[in-house]
Amino acid sequence: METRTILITGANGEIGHGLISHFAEHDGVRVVALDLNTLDDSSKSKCYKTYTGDILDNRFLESLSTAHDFDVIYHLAALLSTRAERQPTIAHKVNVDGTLNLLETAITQSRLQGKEVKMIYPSSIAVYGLPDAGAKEKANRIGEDQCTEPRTMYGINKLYCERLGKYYMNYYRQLDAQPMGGKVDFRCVRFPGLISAVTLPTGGTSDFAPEMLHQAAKGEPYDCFVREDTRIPFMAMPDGVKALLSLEAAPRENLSTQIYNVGSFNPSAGELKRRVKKAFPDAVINFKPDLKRQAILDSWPADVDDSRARKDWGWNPEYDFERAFEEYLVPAVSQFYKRK
Ligand code: AKB
Repeated sequence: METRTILITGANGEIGHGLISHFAEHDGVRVVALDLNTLDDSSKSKCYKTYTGDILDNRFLESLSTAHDFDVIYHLAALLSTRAERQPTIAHKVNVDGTLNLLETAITQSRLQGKEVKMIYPSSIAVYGLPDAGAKEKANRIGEDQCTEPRTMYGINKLYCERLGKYYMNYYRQLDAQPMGGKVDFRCVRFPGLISAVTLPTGGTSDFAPEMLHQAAKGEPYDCFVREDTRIPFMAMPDGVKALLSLEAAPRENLSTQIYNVGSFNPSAGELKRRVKKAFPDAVINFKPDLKRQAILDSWPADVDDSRARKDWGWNPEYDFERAFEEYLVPAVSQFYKRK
């Protein structure tokens, strides 16, 4: 079997941990992990090579390109929506310039190797922007081409980078008399909020769900920063990893687009509280909405239409709401805090 080399940026983040663990259990993959911070010991031992470095440092990225032949780039590094509102210019640099640098890395790699290089890119429901909670309630499941009027820096960054990816794939340097060659096969999923049993996100606006669960598992009270009726789509982390891997593996001829919604369940914050309390009856969870973060959530859809992903590459989540809690989140999070 041919060995593939995979670059993962933002490897220390939630999705990075999941992907690295997945690849560690499969032969034929060398993971090169990159993060701004030193990789956790648990992930380090599962990687072929790890680097601490900045995706804004082009010299550093060039040195990576010289040292490795990448078949696939999972570009996960990003500043999430809440953090990006607090540091918009830094967010723009990391989320947009960083992605541009990785697209250039992919093109360079493709030229050097004389073959296409895949770039797998997680986008987000933050690319959507409904005017207010009333419009959100009236809207049905949102399709990829609807309501793309984001109100956050992060959403704008993600939407623009989806388009950059399409540009690099289809029109890059389209006026060159002598095309320099190189081709990026850009593929993107728009993720809902992700819930992991073993990592906590930082700086997101969908963080209230994983925070509620982890605080309950730790036996600590939680003030939830949204209204009880807040509803957005969520997904269990194993399904998030599965979505990226399935899209990467899909035959190109089956893909009718480069950007795909993926969904699995969409409980309200109140329903989440009830499910968490079923697992941890002593949990103390109060709703203390932060009106500014609430307004962001009110602009995100209550659900997404992921029929394109289902049709083109067989997207089918393993976990619905009940199964996610019963078979993954509750057992794994309880185990996690018992070990600590
Ligand atoms: C965030 O809350 O910013 C992210 C997202 C929905 O993309 N989790």
